[in-house]
Amino acid sequence: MTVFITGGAGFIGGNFVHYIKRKYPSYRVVCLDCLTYAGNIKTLDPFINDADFHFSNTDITSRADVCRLFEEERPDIIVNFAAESHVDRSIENPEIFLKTNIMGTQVLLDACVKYGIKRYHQVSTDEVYGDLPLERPDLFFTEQTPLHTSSPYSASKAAADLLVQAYVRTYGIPATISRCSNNYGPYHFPEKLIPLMIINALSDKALPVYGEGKNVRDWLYVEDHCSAIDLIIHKGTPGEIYNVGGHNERTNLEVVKTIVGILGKSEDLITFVKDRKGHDLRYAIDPSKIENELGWKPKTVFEDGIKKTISWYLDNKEWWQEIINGEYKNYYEKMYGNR
Ligand code: NAD
Ligand code: TDX
Repeated sequence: MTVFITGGAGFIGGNFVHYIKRKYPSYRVVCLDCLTYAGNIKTLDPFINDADFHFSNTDITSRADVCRLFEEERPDIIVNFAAESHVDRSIENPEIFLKTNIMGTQVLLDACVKYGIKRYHQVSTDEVYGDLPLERPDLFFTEQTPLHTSSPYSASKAAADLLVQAYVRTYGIPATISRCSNNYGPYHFPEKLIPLMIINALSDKALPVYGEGKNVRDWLYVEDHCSAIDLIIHKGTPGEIYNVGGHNERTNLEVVKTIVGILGKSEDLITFVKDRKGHDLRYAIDPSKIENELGWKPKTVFEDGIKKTISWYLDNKEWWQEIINGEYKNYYEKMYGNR
């Protein structure tokens, strides 16, 4: 079995490479990643010299390069993680989000039509459903919830989902889609809430909470997301969409206070800053379909997952210090300097 994992040098894709290599040692894994600011080849260090692992520095928007790789490797399964993934960056500069997330998906889908595959899986997000009101904790996103996007990022992900569905219907490709809530865990790029707060707290820097910190996210430990995708690509029904979530809803302020508490730092570091434009209020997934049809259950509750995540950042300082000492400094200054 040959599996293409696009975006495998990023956070979730990287964790998925580790997961697949551990669980299916006989699979050939080909990682397609063009190493944007968010890609880190070091995440793949343990496999880089394996005969059954191939890293290809490929941009998914490059039709010629993608087709050449399909021709050479003849993949059975494609799991598409490659994307521009940060909402704040999409607000500053939407264009690359449309190119990578929509056009890149189309190139991969065209290659699937041309060469034939057993399964294409699109890693999507709960953000395609928009948001839920804070005062209605009884409401959840189901697979039937209409698409209703808020940011250029979520609009580009929704467009990609629609393309996948169109290719299923028109060309009959065996594709599935998963829509997942916020992930956290090892190898998470420092621009995102949880790693940013851990890293800033470790050096006693201000912890920038947007607005009043009341927005709610439904946190899923990344390994639980990997196990859901594993089930979908092996047992899921082509043409279906599966919501993936951990029932671990927390306000942003609760998350930040938990991190501060575990690290033994002062809550005085918490600084309320200007809100994100169009900031989604609450995401909450109803995962009953994947639980009932495929028997998936998340294993990690937030209290355990956040401790494991903090331990990983403490044990792997060289992984993130190299990032924050590079171009990330300019990004941080631009985003937070005058906020
Ligand atoms: P990430 O930003 O950490 O990683 C993205 C990876 O894609 C990087 O390695 C980058 O180099 C690569 N990439 C970007 N453009 C590319 C291109 N044109 N060609 C090839 N590679 C390219 O992202 P992540 O957080 O790991 O998210 C992975 C996927 O999961 C994305 O599709 C995202 O929309 C989705 N998702 C993420 C979350 C989350 O909480 N992080 C939740 C739900 C869904
Ligand atoms: O400095 C910050 N302060 C802050 O209050 C940052 C970076 C974020 N926040 C808030 C904004 C959100 O309400 O924390 C929450 C989480 O923010 P992000 O980590 O940027 O994630 P989010 O915008 O929720 O999107 C994430 O989950 C869905 C991923 O980045 C997406 O790729 C995924 O689709």
